[in-house]
Amino acid sequence: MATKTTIAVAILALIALAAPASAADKATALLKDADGKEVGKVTLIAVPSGVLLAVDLTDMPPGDHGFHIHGIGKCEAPSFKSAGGHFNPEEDEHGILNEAGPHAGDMPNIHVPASGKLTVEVLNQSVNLSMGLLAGKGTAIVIHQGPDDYISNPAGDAGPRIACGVITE
Ligand SMILES: [Cu+2]
Ligand SMILES: [Zn+2]
Repeated sequence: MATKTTIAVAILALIALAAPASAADKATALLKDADGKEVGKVTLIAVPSGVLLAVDLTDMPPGDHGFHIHGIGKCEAPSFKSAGGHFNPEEDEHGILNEAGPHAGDMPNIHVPASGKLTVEVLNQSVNLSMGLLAGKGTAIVIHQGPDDYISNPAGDAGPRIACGVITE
């Protein structure tokens, strides 16, 4: 019996070693506003069809806001322009209403109630954690002052960037 247990443990150890260290199954983005105040968090979970984003906003202005993944993992307040354009590895056009779109980082608007707090889950089937969001220059979650019109290029005419969080493992 002891031998069998030892073999089982050895096999499990081999399986653990075989898994690539970079295969993240979870990542997070802490969102801060232009004043550097923390206003929420997004937990990104790898699922077979893409990435599930669990959004937990604690202090955002009420209303409709564009919600995207941007293509550079850098959030320099107050403009957050450092995060670059929308994450777009396939070089598509912007917008889920656009025949030539969307960007992989395009996602539906979020609707923040009067409390400023919002919990919502979003499935993005155009991205993945292992090769996409955590590779290269990295990526960031960005929330805009206004809603994305889902068609205007390059970024849906959603106005200034009001919160940003680098996606990190
Ligand atoms: Cu954006
Ligand atoms: Zn876009």
